[in-house]
Amino acid sequence: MKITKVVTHILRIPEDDPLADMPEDVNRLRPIVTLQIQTDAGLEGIGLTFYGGAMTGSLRTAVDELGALLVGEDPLRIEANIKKLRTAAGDSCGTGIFTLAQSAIDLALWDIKGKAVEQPLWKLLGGMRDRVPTYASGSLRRGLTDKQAETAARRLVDKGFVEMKTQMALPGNPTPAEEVRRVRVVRDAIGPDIKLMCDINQRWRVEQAIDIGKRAEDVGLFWLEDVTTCDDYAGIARVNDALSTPIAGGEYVWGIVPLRHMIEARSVDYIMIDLCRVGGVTQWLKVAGMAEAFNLPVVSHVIPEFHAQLIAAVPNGLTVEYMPWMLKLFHETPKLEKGHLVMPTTPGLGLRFDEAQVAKYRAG
Ligand code: SMN
Ligand code: MG
Repeated sequence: MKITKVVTHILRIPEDDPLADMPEDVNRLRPIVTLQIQTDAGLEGIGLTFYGGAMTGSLRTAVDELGALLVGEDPLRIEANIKKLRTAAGDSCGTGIFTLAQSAIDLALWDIKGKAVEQPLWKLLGGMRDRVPTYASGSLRRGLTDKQAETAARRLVDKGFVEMKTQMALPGNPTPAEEVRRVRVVRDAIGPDIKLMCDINQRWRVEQAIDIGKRAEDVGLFWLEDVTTCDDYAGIARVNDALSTPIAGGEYVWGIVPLRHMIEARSVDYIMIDLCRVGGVTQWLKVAGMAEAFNLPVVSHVIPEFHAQLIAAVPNGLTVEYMPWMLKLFHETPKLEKGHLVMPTTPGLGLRFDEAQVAKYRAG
């Protein structure tokens, strides 16, 4: 089989909140790059990537330029193809635009491989479980009023979610007591039995994380996420040592070697692996394997329609972040059933772009 053509588009996706209908900002759009890799066997693989922000045009160009280098190559030789791209890019890789582009290509190549062997990716990659726990995300954001957060939290429970994520590091300059008061509002709205995660998005200093984290211990958080600067592994480890609440991190960390350092520092209890920043499916699996060797569970970051395949595949996959922004681009996505995602049986990623939706969000 040979690659014949690579097609990309830029889309602008609303960061809406279909789960609880309580968006923090109704006008916020996220630019993404979509990719289709076609083959002479008639199989097509799809992928996408983002975090290019104002450089999304450059990201698309990177996907186009790298994709063009693979025309004529065998799509099933994924490591060889990625090696070719790294060399061609002058080894200017490891983070940034190159890695984001690599991820989309790697993802589409795995989609082709799944289709070629007529197996869903989660089975091809390990097949650990056919349904995975998931947590609602994107609804309980730091910018909401207490009332809005309460209403959104109850809506998520009514929808059957048994895990959900909120945020601290509130806007303005809140006191530690105010931070903890707010997370308690969410806890009180959902009761003691729902797993509640809380994201800080790197906004606290180490001593602040320890102070507020200690005051929040009795809220019963399932994890505190990205408590401080993502690559201050020693600092995160200090927070982890000081708290009994588990710590999650990894979404902002690029590639396999920095994640190795994060793991070796014993800084986090849950490794959050982001498909786009880690370098695609191939690298995601390597990090999951590393984490397993350290007795650590792995969790995913955004794009559940892709990540569910990976969490379902590996033995230490714990839960999938159900951030629904991109779901609208596809005809079918994994079904939600009692707070779990049911894995598709269709080959590859099991995703088909809905062309009408894609056209609606096209920006290039
Ligand atoms: C997050 C980061 C970037 C985009 C969306 C969401 C957040 C999360 O850190 O973990 O959901
Ligand atoms: Mg996060």
